[in-house]
Amino acid sequence: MTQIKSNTTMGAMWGEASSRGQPAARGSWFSRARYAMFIHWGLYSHLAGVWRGQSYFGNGEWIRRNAHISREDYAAIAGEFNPTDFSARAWTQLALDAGMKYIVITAKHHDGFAMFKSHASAFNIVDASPFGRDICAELAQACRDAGLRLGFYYSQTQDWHEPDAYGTDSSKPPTLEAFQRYLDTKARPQVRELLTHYGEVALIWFDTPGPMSREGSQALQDEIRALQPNCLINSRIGNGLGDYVTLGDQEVPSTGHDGLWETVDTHNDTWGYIAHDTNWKSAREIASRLVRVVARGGNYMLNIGPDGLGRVPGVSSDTLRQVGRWLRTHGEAIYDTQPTAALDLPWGDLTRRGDDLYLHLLEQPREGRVILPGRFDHVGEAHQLGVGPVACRVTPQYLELTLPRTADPAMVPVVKLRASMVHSAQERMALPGMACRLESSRAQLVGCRVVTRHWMEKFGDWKYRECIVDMAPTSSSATWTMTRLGEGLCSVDIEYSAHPDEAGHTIWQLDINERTTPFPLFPTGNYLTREYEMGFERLIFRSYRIGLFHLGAGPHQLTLTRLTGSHRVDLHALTLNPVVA
Ligand code: H79
Repeated sequence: MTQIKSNTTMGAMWGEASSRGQPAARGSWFSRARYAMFIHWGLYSHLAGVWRGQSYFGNGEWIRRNAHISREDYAAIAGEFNPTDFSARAWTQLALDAGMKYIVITAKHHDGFAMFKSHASAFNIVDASPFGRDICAELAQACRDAGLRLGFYYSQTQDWHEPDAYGTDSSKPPTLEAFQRYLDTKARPQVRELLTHYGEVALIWFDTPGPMSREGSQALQDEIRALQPNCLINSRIGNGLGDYVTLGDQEVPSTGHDGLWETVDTHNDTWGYIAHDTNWKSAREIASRLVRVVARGGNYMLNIGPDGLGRVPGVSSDTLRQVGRWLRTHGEAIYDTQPTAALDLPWGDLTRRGDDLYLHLLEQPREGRVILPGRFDHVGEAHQLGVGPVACRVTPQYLELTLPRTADPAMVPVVKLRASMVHSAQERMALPGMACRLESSRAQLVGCRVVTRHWMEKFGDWKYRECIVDMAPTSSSATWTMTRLGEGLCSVDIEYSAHPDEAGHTIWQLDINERTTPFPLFPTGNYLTREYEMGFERLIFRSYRIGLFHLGAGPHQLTLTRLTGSHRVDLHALTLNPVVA
């Protein structure tokens, strides 16, 4: 397992994600649970991404900043917030149906509005809205009844309602004294309220720790430990504290990390409800992202954004229930499982519990043939969950499974296999007829490194690509090795992003075994986003076909070098795609 990599901007946004060593006993339920519901709900949900007739895109909970809504105008929305369709029981039932094991709700987001009764600030749902009900209390009761754990999201640095906290204008930070005053009079007292009035709290989920001092983060953590020693804390408390690491928003990593960690994801491109955001992920995409995260040892927390009346969008609840139906027959391959060292298998991902391996088939295997590279002992029964027995052949290099034909294949078919893996093949195995991706994180590098590039297009809709960067002409190289089972013709494609160069393009070279092919890489059209006054670099990746190669059975070595230019080119992956005549 590799350590968390974080570059400077990510550190500033999400906090340094230092490794946390051995997880404490309080975290044992967390690693068993694996799948959770995140809920973003607040005054912004009532606006639904629209202000004075204009539509806003990306993170709906940021509308006060993006639409330049004044403090007074935004506070007045509390007077209209009357979510009469809210039913804590409907939400907990949805979480149960979806197969989710715990819920985290925005007790207070950056807008500063508390969704619970607070004595530290009257800007809360009970005192400031006609609704007047403490939704955190109702949800806590419904969770207890349903056997779900409940955690609270609390924005500890940004509070756009309080002049003493970090506001909507990041160029105007508060003074140290003012920020301390806000921490002492609102943030800490409210966290204390959350840990005193709602029974057992599973976790407190902090966000955007950037300006927190070490002492400030420590004081918050001490407060939580004193009140509820079993309550987990995420890494966004800041300064390397907390019990588990939260990766970047919507970041599904390509490698695993030490200790407890999670991916938090949105169903569309927002967290808080936006009526016109219909960019929903399908049930299959969600199940695939869940599998990818769990197979790398993390938890997956997926967000719903109920509307201003408290209704969960229909597409969202339908999709979650579809994944839940898959989990009813396939949950044993997700909950309480461990990752394995075998990643980037040609057909998908692997999880493990004891001597049982679970093969999650994210790609349709060709002719029902699945190859699991590695050397195995004691290969026992294999069967496809919800289907039946699977034929299994053992060779010194790999296992070959042949799936039964099914009329109605599962969203993500899973094969359960009792086998102890003596040695998992670290090298990439390419199967004839299936694409083979060579990820940047799996290359052997000389004179260059791998970083996670991230960008957004709308606002807060983060995308990530691990890339090989800093390749210098002739002196740096990236090398992959892989073994092909069978010969065949394939194209080698490179996925990359490049800034413009004076010469227009740069020249590179691919060596496959003894054969050398030079090729050009052209600029991809990266630009600075201007949406909502942000100068964020939007990276564009494209795939370029280096050429067609006939590759025989056996081991192969692919080496990339750069021949010209020194400006930025980010290399994400090489893909070998079978060419079918
Ligand atoms: O609650 C969801 C988001 O609202 C929250 N995290 C998830 C779970 C989140 N808050 N902040 N961010 C995510 C990071 C946003 C950073 C930026 Fe900006 C917003 C970078 C550019 C726009 C603020 C304004 C910081 C720089 C300029």
